[in-house]
Amino acid sequence: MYLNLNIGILGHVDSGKTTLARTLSAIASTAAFDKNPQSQERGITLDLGFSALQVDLPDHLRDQCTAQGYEKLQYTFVDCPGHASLIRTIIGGAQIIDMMLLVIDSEKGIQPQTAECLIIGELTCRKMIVVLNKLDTLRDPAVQKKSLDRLRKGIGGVLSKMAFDESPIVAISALTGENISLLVDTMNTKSFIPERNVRLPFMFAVDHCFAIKGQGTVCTGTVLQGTVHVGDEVEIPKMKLQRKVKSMQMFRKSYQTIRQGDRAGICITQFDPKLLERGIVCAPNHVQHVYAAIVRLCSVKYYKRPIKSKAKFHITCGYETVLAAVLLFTGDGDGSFSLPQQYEYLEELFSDDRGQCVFALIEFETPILAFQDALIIGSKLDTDVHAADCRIAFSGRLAHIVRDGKYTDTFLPELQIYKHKTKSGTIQRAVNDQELIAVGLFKKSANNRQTFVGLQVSLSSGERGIIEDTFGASGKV
Ligand SMILES: Nc1nc2c(ncn2[C@@H]2O[C@H](COP(=O)(O)OP(=O)(O)OP(=O)(O)O)[C@@H](O)[C@H]2O)c(=O)[nH]1
Ligand SMILES: [Mg+2]
Repeated sequence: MYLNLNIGILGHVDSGKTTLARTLSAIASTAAFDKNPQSQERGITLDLGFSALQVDLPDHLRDQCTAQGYEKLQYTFVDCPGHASLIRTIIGGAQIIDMMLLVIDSEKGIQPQTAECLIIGELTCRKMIVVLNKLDTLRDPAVQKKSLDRLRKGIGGVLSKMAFDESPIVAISALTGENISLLVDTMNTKSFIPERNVRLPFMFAVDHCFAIKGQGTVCTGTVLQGTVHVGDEVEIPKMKLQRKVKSMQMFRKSYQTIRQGDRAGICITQFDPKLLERGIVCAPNHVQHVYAAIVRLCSVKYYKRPIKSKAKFHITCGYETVLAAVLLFTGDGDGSFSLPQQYEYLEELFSDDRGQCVFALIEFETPILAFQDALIIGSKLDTDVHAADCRIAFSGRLAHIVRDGKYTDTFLPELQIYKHKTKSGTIQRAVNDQELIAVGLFKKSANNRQTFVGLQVSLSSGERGIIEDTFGASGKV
């Protein structure tokens, strides 16, 4: 058995990610290395590519791995596209990884998508190795040293403000293979036994689907949680289909069981593979359509535009991205959401609010397939892809999910979000030292005036008082 670690390869377009994946991998899956004809035509990666490298167990993991039945360590590389327009695919890919290789072109340094990849990495996995690629292009040793020193310093500065663990920086050439073994050594040193929760219901992120005549439909993907065995019943929630697992393979070897973190192909009884290019296969009834959700927001500090109530954002959950309206509110307490509690409406999330506990009601334009606690990432993708600013606005986990399509009638009335309102009027006359009569606080038609009796008012002169009574047709106070 292999201990499988999923290694995302992320970075700006053309930094050399696919070249690196190819150099690192001994075994490639069918969908690796830009084999797709459209990809070859455009010269860029359009979709996630998967390939693998198997190594001996590193010393620091050997005893623990052997005790758990692992004989070798397998790295499954998830080669992500770099082009700005493909950020949905990049975010989707990043959600299945345990560790990230951030590829930077040594000549060009940190570029706009380098920064976005760092943010995506910070939200999805905190373990990273920075790879300074194309070392061969810096031929003059003096220039090379100067460039690398400058880059290391710049990256160190950026990382010191982020939540990554200690991230080694390795300079390589993916093209010539220079320092590749140093990079593999670094990966080995940094490798770890990820926390795998095999007791949770089975969930599998499918990235590719095809039919094999006479056998069934094969879905390739990564196990997000739980385990599955040959013979188990699984569900494709998108079509509400239940099917049986007929056989499973990992990089061309057959297995009876796969578990969280494994990259595998599962052959299930026939269905039209065109109906599920990408999506989820899971334990029956585990994943359902979600129409709205409450999320505790974590804003991205590099996002420079406003995050406002009623604005629309792109919300990515797994491999799905949909538009959704966001409504912000804040609450006290321990930061967990509870329906009976009252919350205060927030018009806009300002950077100095960003320390407090802010929730968002997210209403999806089309329902998404999701589950409790799923990670979502909010972004503004409709902006110019050539603009250099960060498009990723916030992240969060689904703290409360709404599966009822009629939720505007059933759920929203239960959600208690209040707004602070003020009313003002003018003093008409002073009755004595203690009593004033004011007008203009209420409209003539207001029939709820009595509810204001007993509330405090403050005067522009700084004094305070209490509304004792309201009277008269014009609503005097
Ligand atoms: N000189 C040199 N060229 C490299 C190196 N690595 C990659 N390249 C070249 O850079 C170009 C882009 O390489 P890719 O591996 O396709 O880059 P990528 O990051 O996968 O690109 P996208 O997936 O489209 O973002 C190709 O022409 C590669 O041959 C390197 O180490 N040295
Ligand atoms: Mg590529």
